[in-house]
Amino acid sequence: MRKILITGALGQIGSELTMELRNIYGKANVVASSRRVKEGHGELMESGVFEIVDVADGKRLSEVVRKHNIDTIIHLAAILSAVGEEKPALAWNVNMNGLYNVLEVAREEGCAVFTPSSIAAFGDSTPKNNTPQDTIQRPNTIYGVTKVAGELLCDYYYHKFGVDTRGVRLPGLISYKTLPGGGTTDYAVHIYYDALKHKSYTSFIDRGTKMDMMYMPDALNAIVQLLEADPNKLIHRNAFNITSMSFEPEEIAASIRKEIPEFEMRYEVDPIRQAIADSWPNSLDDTAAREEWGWSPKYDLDSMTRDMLEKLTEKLGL
Ligand code: NAD
Ligand code: AKB
Repeated sequence: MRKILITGALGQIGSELTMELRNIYGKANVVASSRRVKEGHGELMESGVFEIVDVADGKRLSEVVRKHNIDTIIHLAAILSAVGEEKPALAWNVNMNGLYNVLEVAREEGCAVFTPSSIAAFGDSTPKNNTPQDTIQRPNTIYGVTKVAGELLCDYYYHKFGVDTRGVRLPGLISYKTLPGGGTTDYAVHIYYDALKHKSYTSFIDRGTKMDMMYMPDALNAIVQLLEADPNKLIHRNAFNITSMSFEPEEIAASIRKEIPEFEMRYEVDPIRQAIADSWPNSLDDTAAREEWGWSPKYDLDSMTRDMLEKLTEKLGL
């Protein structure tokens, strides 16, 4: 049985992945960690061990790995695209030095490492449609720069030191449990909250801007599936393109209107996040993930919309 440490466990992905992994591997085998305790995570805190770990502190990371005999680190602590553009030095420190510390501890203690990359690892010069698995990667955000460097660093630790590193390039994730942590695709989560509360949404991303997206249950399945995939079948290891759907703001609005006909969409475009979105692909080619470890998403835009609205109605007590 694996003994897993999750960094950044109170974020959008970690708050759900921790519970999923505790169900699969047992509560005693999944240690959650974050830089600080945050309100609203009572269920996660009570269902297993929690440790304070700032990933920029390699010594602390190493202590916790040894204390709990960890053999797998799922590294989620990061600064996302929009916050990264506001605080590039912080993004570099957390995303690069944090990952370096994780890989060093993994090398010393013999751990496997899973860490997500992102559609942000691509840039203006990347082919926009059906973006290939192996292609030009010249991102122009600090977040994207750290994601490409992270993909390469994970490859390096696998080839040089034999660390079992794995990862996917996640698209924008849509979920109802924990709000997203300051990215460009966050509009596609906020829209559901505002649709239910106000029957309208003002989008900071402009009409016509397509980006890859995925519903959280598919992302959780992808992470577990790749973690458990036969290593002999993996050619790419650290940066598999995966996607479930690609849409622009008008398309998600139309999907919401099927459930809430009076829903209205307005636009107040944020130039910084719009420029980031414009530099990312319209749609990814995820053939390598399908072929190498059987990736196959379950949700499309309309089935996600129905589930999001149902779960959020319950959560918000509407
Ligand atoms: P998030 O921002 O919701 O969560 C990250 C967590 O890390 C936060 O709780 C934050 O407090 C914590 N953190 C920040 N600095 C830290 C530090 N120094 N030490 C320890 N913890 C620290 O992010 P997320 O959406 O859960 O993303 C997890 C990973 O998935 C990241 O690598 C991100 O780039 C990647 N990803 C996410 C998405 C998405 O849409 N959510 C898409 C593509 C890739
Ligand atoms: C962001 O928008 O920064 C993230 C991502 C796609 O990496 N959601």
